Amino acid sequence: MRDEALKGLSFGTRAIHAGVEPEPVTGAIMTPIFQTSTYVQPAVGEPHDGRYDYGRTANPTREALEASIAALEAGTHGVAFASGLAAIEAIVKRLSVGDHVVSEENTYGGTTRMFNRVLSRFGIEFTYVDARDTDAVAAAMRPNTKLVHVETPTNPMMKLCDIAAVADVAHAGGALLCVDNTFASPYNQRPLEIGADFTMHSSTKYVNGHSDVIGGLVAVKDAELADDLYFIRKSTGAVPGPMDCWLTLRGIKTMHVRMQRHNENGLAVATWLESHPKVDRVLYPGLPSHEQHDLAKRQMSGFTGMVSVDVGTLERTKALTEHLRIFSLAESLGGVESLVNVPALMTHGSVPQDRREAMGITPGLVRFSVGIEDIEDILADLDRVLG
Ligand code: P1T
Repeated sequence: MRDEALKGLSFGTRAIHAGVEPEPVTGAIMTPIFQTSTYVQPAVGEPHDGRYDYGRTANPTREALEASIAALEAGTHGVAFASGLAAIEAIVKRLSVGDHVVSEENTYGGTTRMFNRVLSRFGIEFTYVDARDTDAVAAAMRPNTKLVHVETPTNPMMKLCDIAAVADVAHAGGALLCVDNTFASPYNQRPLEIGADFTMHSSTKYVNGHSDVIGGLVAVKDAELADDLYFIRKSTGAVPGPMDCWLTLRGIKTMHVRMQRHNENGLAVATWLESHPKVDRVLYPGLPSHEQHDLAKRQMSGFTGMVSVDVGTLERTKALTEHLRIFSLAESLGGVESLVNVPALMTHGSVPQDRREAMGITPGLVRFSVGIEDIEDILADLDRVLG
């Protein structure tokens, strides 16, 4: 279903039907995997059906996925990329030499690495702020600021930013707002509805949900922004393969069911850990103890399976993370299976140590991606190791 047919349908129905049309030759209910690099053209310079000339430019499996993410994020257009980082890179590549970006300081380590070590070499400047504080975002704005980039919740400190308030600040300064919605998922939070201009995902995570694809998705509510991104993707080449688009589209069909269970299990694990004497601090926006719990309730409808805890020392971190059985020690998150990660030594190892520690990403910080296994087994696994 596309456009008109989707109007009035709720999230789960959209997750199953958005972008998906019966295949015209056979009526196949599943979107085919158009595993092709090129298309036969009827005449010189005439793409098939006016648009299919080459696989980097257009692919019907990819287009179905793009229609799906647009519908789930309340956008008008989706743009699919080969990875989450490629999606962020394309958004920044709308800018030119001399332009300035204000970014949340606690993003995924790979995002800051790309900003500092790749994109800044092309004359784009980055300023980092704690976007919990909207005034700090406003103070960092300059006449040449073209983009504000935030993650909410942040990876791995679970800090939130007030999307509507930061959107106002960005727009007042003539900039656009991009929200990395990877940690929340579109089921729990829809930034475009509350002022963001771009919402993007590492679809590697909750959107696909099965730890078998690397991908990135952007949704926008403006045809010109979408055209900019299609052009940048076509010109620079970070396209996802048709098979990966198909797997992601299949993963999306169960997103609402998976997210309900991630939300339940995440809250149960956070609550259990908070009462454990060996855990110093639990960071989870769904807990009343989270300093931005009110904002979380206002801006999100659920709090996912991402839970970070501080256990104090590397020794305790190792004792906890290396002996779990249901949780696997691995980077990434958002799949059906539970994972555990030590950000300071794994996902955020590329962030300079002083900046990492100033943000609280110490060797004692452990990040759980709580899966959708049965909660009694998950808690028993933690109990066995923590004692
Ligand atoms: O890995 P990739 O699909 O390129 O996405 C990068 C990315 C972007 N944004 C956020 C919030 C992310 O968490 C990530 C990737 N993160 C991990 C691999 C991780 O374990 O945190």
